Amino acid sequence: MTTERTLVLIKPDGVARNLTGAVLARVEAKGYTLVELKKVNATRELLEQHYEEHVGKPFYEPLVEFMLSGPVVAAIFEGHRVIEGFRSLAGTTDPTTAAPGTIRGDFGRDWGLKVQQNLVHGSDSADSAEREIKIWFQD
Ligand code: RTP
Ligand code: MG
Repeated sequence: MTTERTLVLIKPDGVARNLTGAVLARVEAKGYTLVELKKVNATRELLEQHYEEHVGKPFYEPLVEFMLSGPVVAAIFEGHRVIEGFRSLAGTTDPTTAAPGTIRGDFGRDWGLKVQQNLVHGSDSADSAEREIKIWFQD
């Protein structure tokens, strides 16, 4: 069995709406193990590294501003195939159409803002997970 790790972020909308516990409970209930957990106020420098793949896209600046708008909860979860398992739990990017039963589908919707506020982030590959865990858990 290979053990895999992923970076999960509860974005400022999820934290502000007091959904941290509900989100973490779903990931634990699925069977994944919480390895690290912290609440952080992200800096612009950190977010520029985290979202480097999106530099230049129309939603990039609103996305960074959104992620600076309040505290974020950062977690590392571990388990066999946790990267794709968490992405499946989270649901698709647009919370309006994310499937019911997913985190985004059950808790999110379009608020008519400049960027999708969709509650959570999850690494999308093993390389991304390794890179993102280094960014958020440097200590
Ligand atoms: P994430 O990286 O947060 O796990 O989400 P994702 O893979 O599903 O989405 P991605 O394409 O990586 O985009 C990163 C985040 O940018 C915001 N976004 N808004 N057109 C829009 O309004 C738009 N497109 C992207 C979302 O917050 C998305 O999660
Ligand atoms: Mg992504």
